Amino acid sequence: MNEKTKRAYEEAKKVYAEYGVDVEAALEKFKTIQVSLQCWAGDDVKGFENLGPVASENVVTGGYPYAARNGDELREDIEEAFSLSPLTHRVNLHSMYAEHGHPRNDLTVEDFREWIDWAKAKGYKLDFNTSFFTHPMMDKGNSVCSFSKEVRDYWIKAGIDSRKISVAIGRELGDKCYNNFWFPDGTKDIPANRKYYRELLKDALDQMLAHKYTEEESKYACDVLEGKWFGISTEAFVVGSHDFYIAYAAKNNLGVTLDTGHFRPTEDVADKISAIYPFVNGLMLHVSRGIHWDSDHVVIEDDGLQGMMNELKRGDYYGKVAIGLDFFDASISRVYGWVIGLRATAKAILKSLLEPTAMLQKAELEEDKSQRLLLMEEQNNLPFNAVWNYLLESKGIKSGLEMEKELKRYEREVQSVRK
Ligand code: RNT
Ligand code: ZN
Repeated sequence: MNEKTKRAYEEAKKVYAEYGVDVEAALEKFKTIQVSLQCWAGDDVKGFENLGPVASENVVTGGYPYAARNGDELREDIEEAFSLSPLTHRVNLHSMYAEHGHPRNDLTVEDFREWIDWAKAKGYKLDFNTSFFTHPMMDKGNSVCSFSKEVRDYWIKAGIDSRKISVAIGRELGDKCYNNFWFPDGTKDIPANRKYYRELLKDALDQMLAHKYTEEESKYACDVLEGKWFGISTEAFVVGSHDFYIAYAAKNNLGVTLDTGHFRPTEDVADKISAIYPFVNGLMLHVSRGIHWDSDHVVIEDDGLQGMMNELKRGDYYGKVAIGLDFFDASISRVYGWVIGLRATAKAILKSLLEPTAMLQKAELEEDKSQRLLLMEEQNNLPFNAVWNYLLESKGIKSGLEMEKELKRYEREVQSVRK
C-alpha cells in the first residue's frame, strides 16, 4: 500500500471519529452488502436464443461493437467488470440467457448450469428473472395480458417454472435468489377497459404464484413484482403499475421491486422504502438512471443514487432490501458501463456508511433542525476520498487512468479479437 494513501486514511479516520463515525466498522459493513449486476447490459438484452428478428420491449440504443454473443463471453466480460469494483457481487440473470436451446416456457435449473457452476466457483450469488418479452410468443407487446389464452398460458407456464428455477438456484448457492417479474404489457393509447387488463394480470399472477413456498423454499427464493409508470408503446397504460403490485404484494405476502427509472421524474424513490417495506414480503431495487424518462442510463454518482443509499443506511435496510442494478447503453462500451455503475454504487454505499447518521438523527429528535441541515451539508466535505482510495488499494483495484488503461487493454486484447 502506498504510504500516502495509508497516511491520508489514518487522518480521515480521526476526522470521521469526531463525527462519531467508526471508519473501520463502516468498511466491515461495506463487505456484507451485496449488489446484483444485470447480466443483460452485456448484450443489449438480446439473450442467447437465436429467435430471428423479433421486436424488443426494452429500448437499447447505440451501435458500440463487442456485445457478448454467448455465455462464455458474457461471463468473461462480467468478471472483467468485477475486477475493477470493490463490491460484494451477485449476478442477475434473465431466462433468455439459458444456454441449452430449450424454449422459454420449458426451462429448468439445468438450463442455467454454466451460470451456477461459474457463480459457485467465483463465490457470486445469483438472482433470476423470466424474460416476458422479445419473443415470438409476445402478442403485440403483451404477454400474460394478451387476449389470447394460448399466449397467456405460454407465459404463465414460464412464470411457474421460474419459481422452481429460483428455489433451485438459491439452494445450490446457499442464498436467497430474488425472482423478479416484470411484464411490458400495456397499451399505447387510452384503454377503454383497464379493469379487464388488470383482471387478466391478477389471474395470471394468481396462477403463477399459487404455490406457497414452504419455510425451506422461502429461505432460497423471494418473488418480487416490478411495476412501471409507462414504456415506449405503453405510454397511456401499463397493466402492471406500482399501485397494482404494491396492493397485490401486500395482500398475497409477496415482494416488490422498485426500479428508480420507473416513476415520474420528480418522485423520490428513496422515500418509498419505509412506506412499503414493512407491508410486503421482500423489496428489491433496480438502481437505474432515467433522463427525462425510463432511459436506463448508466448509474453515476448523483443525488438520486446517494439519497437512496443514505436511506438504506438511515433505516437500517442494508442486508434487508436487495440491491440490483438496471441500466444498458449500447452507445458506449458495455464493460465500461458496468464498471462506472458498479463503482458509483460502491461509492454511494460507502459514503452512506460514513455518514454521521447518529448525529443527524439525534439533532432531529432534539428538534434541532438547523444542526440537522448544517451537518448534512458539512458531511459532503469529510475526507471520503481517503477512505475510498484506501479501500481500493487494499484490494489491489486500479483507479483513474490505470483503470482506463486496463479497460482499453481488455477491449483490444480480448473483446476485439473474439472469433
Ligand atoms: C424494464 C424493467 C426490467 C428490465 C429487465 C431487462 O423496464 O426495468 O427490469 O430492464 O428486466
Ligand atoms: Zn428494472
